[in-house]
Amino acid sequence: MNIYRYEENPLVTPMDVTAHRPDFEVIGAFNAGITTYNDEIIMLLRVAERPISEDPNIVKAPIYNHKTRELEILELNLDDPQYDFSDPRTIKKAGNPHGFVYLTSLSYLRIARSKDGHHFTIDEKPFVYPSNELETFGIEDPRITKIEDTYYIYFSAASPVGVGESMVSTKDFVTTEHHGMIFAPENKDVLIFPEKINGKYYALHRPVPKSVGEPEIWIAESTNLLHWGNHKHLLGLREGMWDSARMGGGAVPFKTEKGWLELYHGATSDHRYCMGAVLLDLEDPTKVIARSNQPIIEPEADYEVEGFFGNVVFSCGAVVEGDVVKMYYGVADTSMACAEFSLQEILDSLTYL
Ligand code: MAN
Repeated sequence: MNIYRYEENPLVTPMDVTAHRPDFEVIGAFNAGITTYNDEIIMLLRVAERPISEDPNIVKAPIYNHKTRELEILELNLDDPQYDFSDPRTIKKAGNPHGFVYLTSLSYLRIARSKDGHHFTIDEKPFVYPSNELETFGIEDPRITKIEDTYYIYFSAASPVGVGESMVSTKDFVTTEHHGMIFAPENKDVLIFPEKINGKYYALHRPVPKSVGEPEIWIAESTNLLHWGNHKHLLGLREGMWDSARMGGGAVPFKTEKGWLELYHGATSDHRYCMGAVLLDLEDPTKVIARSNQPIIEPEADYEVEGFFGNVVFSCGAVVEGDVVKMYYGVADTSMACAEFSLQEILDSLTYL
């Protein structure tokens, strides 16, 4: 597979973004939703910020209080035996490696715009910010599906009661309407198809079952984009392969002559995130036609390997022009990059079932 990584990579880094308040620092500008609007590429960044800590022994956890609409800052001591600080992204209860009690940063969504797809200008203000009790730990990893003249933006909403998927919509990237939570916890990586198929909307989603089952990709249908049903299990993990431990949809599925192409991420148990593809039937996207046995792109460049959480290639969006797939992707939970592929080469690389 020929991969053309942009020379300007990483295209946006935390250093390009000013914190939304003076006592905070930006530690991530990554996992952005991608769309085009008014001849510009919009990169809806997940910006992660944390309160600046002067004391290296103190970790400050930011929490949005939906009643006061202010951030509260919790101070935790690194020596406190109650907590486990080993994962830089989360604070866990000691002795419980599953789940977390706080996040080490708060994420919100901010717009970056570009005419050429290589150079981006970042808006001064947040675009979507936590606004309710299901978003108190922040909002993350947006995707954008354009249907007619409306852009549907959906993202992980994190709070002490779980991480689910919420949705807002906009027509102008100025004002938004909040539609609430569309997939209950734990669920992430929702991808809404850009058009109705046989009269129904479809979405991929990634629940995390607790007693039996794995974090795998499901598909659901809807008539109004808000209420989703007829859930079906679509794609499972594969032992010993690049998608053996967890997986989730990446870019919004797009139509090819062979089927709907979905670029999805898979990870191994040591948290190495790669990107591969799955091809779904054009008339019935609950049918899998083909899949990548090898990843299409894996963490290799410095900026993919090193960072806040290294060895992560994570796409939330692609721009497709003829045979060229421009995939914008988050690297190492830190920055944004772009790589181009040939659509034909991706289709040829798949293993047909
Ligand atoms: C995981 C990671 C983090 C994220 C939390 C909550 O730990 O994906 O980046 O903040 O989940 O969604």
